[in-house]
Amino acid sequence: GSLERPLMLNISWFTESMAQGKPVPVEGRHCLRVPLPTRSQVDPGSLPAYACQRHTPLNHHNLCFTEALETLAEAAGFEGSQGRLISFRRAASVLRALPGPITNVSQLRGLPCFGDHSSRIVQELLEHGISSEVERVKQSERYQTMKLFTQIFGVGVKTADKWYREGLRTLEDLQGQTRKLNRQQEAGIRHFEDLSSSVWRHEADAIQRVVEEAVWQVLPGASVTLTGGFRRGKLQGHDVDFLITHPVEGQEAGLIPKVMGLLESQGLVLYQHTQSNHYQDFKDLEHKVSQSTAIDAYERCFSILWLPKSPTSFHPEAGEGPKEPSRDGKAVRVDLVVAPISQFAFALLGWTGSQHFERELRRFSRAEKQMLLNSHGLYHPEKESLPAASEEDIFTHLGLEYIAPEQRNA
Ligand code: DCT
Ligand code: MG
Repeated sequence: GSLERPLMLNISWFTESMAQGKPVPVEGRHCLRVPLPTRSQVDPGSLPAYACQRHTPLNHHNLCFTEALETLAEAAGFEGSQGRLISFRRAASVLRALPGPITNVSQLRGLPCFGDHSSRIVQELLEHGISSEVERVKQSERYQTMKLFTQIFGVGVKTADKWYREGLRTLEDLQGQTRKLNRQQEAGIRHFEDLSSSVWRHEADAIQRVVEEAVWQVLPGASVTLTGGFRRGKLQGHDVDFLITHPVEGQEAGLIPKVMGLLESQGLVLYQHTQSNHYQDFKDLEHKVSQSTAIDAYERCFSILWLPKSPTSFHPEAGEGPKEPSRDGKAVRVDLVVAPISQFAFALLGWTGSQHFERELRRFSRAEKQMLLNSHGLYHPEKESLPAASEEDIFTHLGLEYIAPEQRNA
């Protein structure tokens, strides 16, 4: 999970679990030294205001600017400034969607969502190759500690902030205070090294095979879909997200405990927290409106699984010689979500991300279409969800051009 799900602060287990900081690059970069490909001219006039109306590829032309803006967004999040977090993130997202590099600050004029502060940062980077504000933030004890603590599985901004104010600064400080930790955080610290290194695509595929095996044993005919960043084409991520369904509505209910039981008997489960579905909470519309974020009521499991190293599998460091004492596997964060087939398209759209793309989809639905979108459905006030058999159907309902997963890296 990632930085925050706004409006969901009342569900603390969820907020905390989803509050895992995404690996935002920490290294500074001298923009002027980064060879930026020159492509087509930047045409700000044609860029739509909402990220869900734009194509945003994984690789783009403005990395040094987006890294700086994402750092400021993250730092704002650490201070609980949701407004500033979203402003910086929107500006970064616009730059990711541009067809070419920003080489002159005048190109920012007319770009949607680009405020004075973000423009100043870009200007500084263009002129000096470095932003003093961003460097100051990155070097601050506050930012570094908050980044470290929120990177721990089960630790959100609130907890990290509390620990910071108590004077804690390092993982060793936390290990000396184990009574402060819940079961999830304890597991997060125990497996910190593995969990803070990237999960690679081939590892996600290997975990998919293991999960599929277990799912099919429990419920033949069920499907397991890789979602999250990997579905958007990322080659590495901080966790692996799966969405499970079955063609016969209702067959999927209660699947996770059986699947986890099987995996456990194989010695593959290092941690798990399963939440059964709570659809009844979503029945009345008032509740639906107050829950207008990506939060959902699906049966789900937050887990840490053990991925044994297979001797035949490709390893990215192979050929360079082992960098550390040889280990026979790795701990990986895995999220399982189970959706009934009638809601599958909404769940798939909601769990593919990016987080910002999802936020923008919901904002667009609300502000432009007066509809409520979440991972269960798309609702007109006082009405049942519009039916959707595919993600394409949902874009059509919203009057949006279909954006493929690989172009949702907003
Ligand atoms: N999501 C969301 N809002 C959030 C967090 C997550 O809408 N606040 C959705 C979108 C992505 C999906 O859930 C999975 O979340 P993450 O695993 O955090 O995101 P990711 O894009 O898969 O990132 P990573 O590659 O780091 O795992
Ligand atoms: Mg993910």
